[in-house]
This record gives sequence, structure tokens and C-alpha cells, in this order.
Amino acid sequence: MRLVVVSNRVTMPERGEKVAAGGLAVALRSALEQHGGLWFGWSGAVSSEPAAQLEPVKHGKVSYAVTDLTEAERQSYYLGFANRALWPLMHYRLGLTEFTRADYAGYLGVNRRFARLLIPLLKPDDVIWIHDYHLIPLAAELRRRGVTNRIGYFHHIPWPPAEVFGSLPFSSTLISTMTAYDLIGLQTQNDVANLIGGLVALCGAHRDGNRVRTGQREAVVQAFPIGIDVEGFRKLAQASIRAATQPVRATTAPLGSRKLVIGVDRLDYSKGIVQRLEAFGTFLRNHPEYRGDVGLLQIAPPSRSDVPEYAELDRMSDEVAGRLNAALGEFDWTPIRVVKKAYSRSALAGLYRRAQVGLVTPMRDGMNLVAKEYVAAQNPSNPGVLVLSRFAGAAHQLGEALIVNPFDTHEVAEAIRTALAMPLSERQRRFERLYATISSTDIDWWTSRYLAALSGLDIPSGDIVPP
Ligand code: ADQ
Repeated sequence: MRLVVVSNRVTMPERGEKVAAGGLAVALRSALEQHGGLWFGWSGAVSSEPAAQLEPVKHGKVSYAVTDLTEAERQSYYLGFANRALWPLMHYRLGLTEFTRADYAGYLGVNRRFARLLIPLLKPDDVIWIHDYHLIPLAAELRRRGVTNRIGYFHHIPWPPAEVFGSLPFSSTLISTMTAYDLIGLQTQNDVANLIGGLVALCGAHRDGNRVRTGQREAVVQAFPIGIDVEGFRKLAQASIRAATQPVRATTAPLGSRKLVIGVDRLDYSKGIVQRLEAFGTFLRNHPEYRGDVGLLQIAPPSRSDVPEYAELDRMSDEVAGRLNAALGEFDWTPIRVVKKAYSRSALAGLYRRAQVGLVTPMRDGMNLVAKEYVAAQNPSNPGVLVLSRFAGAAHQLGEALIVNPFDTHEVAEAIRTALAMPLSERQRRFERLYATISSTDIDWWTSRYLAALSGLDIPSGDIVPP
């Protein structure tokens, strides 16, 4: 079998584009190399007339086929429907959801164009693996044009209950395209239940266990919690501390023996960054004995800054950090540092290991890989403590973390204090269980389990009718 991966954005090594080592891109690339494969998607560039046919470019064992978007497509499909309608909706943020018919038409248009571009590149035995909410209707577009290959989908972000998803105009039409997939992977059982509930409630699908049927099409819906390269990340963290890489030195020197609490997130409202800063302020107010002894380092590289809600969050996080620093800081101590930059994997790994507390408090998150990276990076003989939002998919696996409700500032503040005061034996006990969990469900486990399920499915070939 040859594997064909489709994702919104493709990073091409021959263009010198950086792929986050240890990340999803690396896992997918290694799966592609194992099976031989093709990676198809958006180049990240915009041009007025994208090519009507693609010539794949080979790099190692992987071929890449990428298309530009037009500026109108980038606006409607990517910034509009994907990031202003689907992203907030899937994260249960109805108040932030902006829907327009023009954006929806642009979204469907790009999915149609992707299908037209991909079909000439497909071989009969290819197994196709499509990623994420940008491309939900892609399988239906492929089926409509006669593609009978196995097609899987993985949804990286949460799937909300039918009552929430149903508020999206055309939600029934959009959700009904999902049964064009043979296998739908989600991060948690909760997401699985929500999607199946939505298919039943919004388009009258029939359900039998984790199989859902509409018309002639049947899809299997299953949870595949995504993992990280645990062993690789652990080694990176060790090496980073040993080499005392620059960011590690820089955080160690001015802090001296001070304790470090760390947050690492894309600057996104789903990550709860502003609420986290407030919680840290509350912790310092409620426990003044910690003032001067502990600092919060929040690393938050800007993302999607063309979307107004993100620009607002950028402003808000500066405002809140500035206000708390002014209210609580001393001439020789700044309680909160917000750094809006991306760092190398190695620098991040070292910083996680250097931090006594990992603060991962999204308001809602599909999985949250930072939680797993924080655990992987710890020193087993003196591990730090993970404080984790119950609304991150990771909380379904990582029950030994201090689980918090990120909407409750007081609760998060108290968890920071509990983490800082936790005795070594308890830290070790929790760490060992967390580490065992992330190791047994690492990124290789995830890709191989998903692909085994997709390729092992008993799918009726032949008359596959579009939903
Ligand atoms: P994201 O929303 O991007 O992913 P997350 O899972 O935390 O969230 O992954 C972020 C990645 O970016 C991590 O590997 C992290 O180390 C890295 N990163 C963050 N800040 C960085 C910085 N300043 N410098 C360098 N690297 C940085 C989506 C979903 C998640 C889901 C993943 C994978 O929203 O819920 O876990 O996909 O399925």
C-alpha cells in the first residue's frame, strides 16, 4: 500500500522549510517514508493563478504535491471558514464564531479544487489519510468523482456536542459529508460521542456501536489520542540541560534559586493564556510568601495574526502581564515574563526540565502536546509537576497531573501552590505514572494504530455512493 497524506499546510524540506522536530509533521513524514508516500496540500503561498495540475516533487522516499491558494481562497477558506467559523465552534466558543455564506462557499470551493488536483495523482491501492477541520468535505468530493480507495480522517481539535455544532448554518450538510470517510479518528471518547451524536441528531444517521451509516456509506468513528516522540524528547531535554543552552542559561542566571513556572502555547484564545496570567496573579496575592521566589515564563508565539480575535488576544496578554507586573513586581523581581517567539525543540525541552511547574490550562484543546512534552522532559529524580486543564484531551489520559478547571482562577492559583509545595515522593509517584502513559501511547503508537485500523478495515468496494 502507498500512503497519501493530505493536510491543509505542507512543509517541504527541499524549500528549506523547517519542520518542528518531534512534531506531527515528523511523525507523518516517517509514516510516509515507511510506506512510500505522497503528501498533498497547500504550499502556504498565495498566487493569482495556481496551477491546474500538479507535478509531485520527490524528496527521499516521499513525494510532495503542493498548490498555492488565491488570495480570495486564503481569505474565505483559511482565515474565514476554517479559522473564524470552525475553529471557535469546535472549541465551544459560539460567541466568537463568525459565519458567512461567502466563506463557506470558499471553503467548499477549495475542497473541490483539492479533490480535482489530487485525483490524477492517485493509484488504485493508495490509502488516503486526510487531516483536520480545513478538509472535512474532501472525502465526499473525492467519492463524488469516483474515488473508491480507503480514506481516513483525523480531527486534531475537539468535536463539540450536537447542540453546539448544530448552531453552524449548513451544519447538517457539512457533518453528513463525514460518512464519505471509512475511518474517522478523534482525540478522545468524548469527541467520539459528540460526533456520533451529531451525525444521528443532525442528519439522521444510523448507529451501531462505533459504526455510523448514512445512505450506502458507513464510517467507523474511534478515538486515537495523539502522542509525542517521548524518548527523543527526553534525550533532547537531558542534552539541553547538560549543554546549558542559551535560553536555559538565561532563565537560570537571573532567577538563581528561584522557581520557574512555565506555559508554552501558540497565542490562541483556546489556550487560556490570559486566564492563566490572572491565575498566577491570584496565586501571588493569596500566597505572598512566594513573592520574589517564583516566576512565570509564558512562551507564546503569535499565530493567525490576520484574524482579529488573535490581534485582540495579543493586546490583552500584554495588558494583563503589564498590569500584574506593575502591581506585584519588585525592583529585583518581575513575576511574569511573556515571550512571543518560537524556540527550537531543544531550547523548549531544556526549559520544561528547568521548570518546577508546567502550567497547561487551555479552555478547550483537542489533546495538547505541550502537556506530554513537559512530562517527557522531566528529570525522574527531581520531577516537576504538571497542572492540567480538565478540558484538554490530554486530561483523559493524564489523571496523575493536578487537574484543574481553567475557568476557576482560584482553583488554578491553589494548584500552582500545591505543585510548588509538593513533596518529592509524591512528585515522583505522579511522574512515573504519567511517563508510563505517554511512553505507551507515543507518536509511533498513534500512527501505526491509526494506519492499521484504516488499512485493516473491511470496506465494501464498488458502488460507493456520495453521502
Ligand atoms: P496546537 O493547537 O498547535 O495543535 P499543541 O498540541 O499544544 O497545540 O501543539 C503545539 C506544538 O507547538 C507543541 O509541539 C509545542 O512544543 C510547539 N510550540 C508551542 N509554542 C512554541 C514555541 N514558542 N516555540 C516552539 N514550539 C512551540 C493542534 C490541536 C491540539 C493537538 C495537536 C496535535 O489544537 O489539541 O494536540 O494539534 O493533534
